[in-house]
Amino acid sequence: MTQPVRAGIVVGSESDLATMRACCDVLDEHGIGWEIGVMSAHRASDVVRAYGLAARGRGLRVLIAAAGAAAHLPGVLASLTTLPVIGVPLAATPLAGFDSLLSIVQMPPGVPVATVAVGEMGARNAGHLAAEIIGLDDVKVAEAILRTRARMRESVQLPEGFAAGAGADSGTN
Ligand code: RP5
Repeated sequence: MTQPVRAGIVVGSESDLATMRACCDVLDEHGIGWEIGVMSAHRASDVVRAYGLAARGRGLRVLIAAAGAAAHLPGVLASLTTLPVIGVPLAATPLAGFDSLLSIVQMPPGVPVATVAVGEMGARNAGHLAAEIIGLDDVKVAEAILRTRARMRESVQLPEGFAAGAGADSGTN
């Protein structure tokens, strides 16, 4: 069954799409319908404006905006909607994403952008954070998050002779 689109992903350039594939995969894993568009905040500001203003009315619940360089796209989008906006800084210049990280994370108070890590790691976490936002009032998504967490826990490898949950540090030997 096709999922209703609840996560809107926008990127500043076609060159950002490959990195954001990781975000789409995480949304798929959690059964969340998504859409993605390329709409630069400086090359097509009118399109960004129209998309941001229409987002809530179109049924979207969260926006994910990824951009490199000066990276004003997430902040501009956040100014146009009261939906939560997640910003993904991308490494697109010789500054390796430090430029976009500061642009996105340093929003002045009142119009926040929830900023994740630079690059593919951040793209994945944007998907996870979007799932947690949607999971607030969607039981199926909340259950999918619990399954993901349980899978992550399977990677634990205890040292021989140590049982998790054994004892507490008394502060003395
Ligand atoms: C930003 O500038 C985009 O988000 C992209 O990361 C970067 C480079 O864009 P292109 O020159 O590849 O279109 O606006």
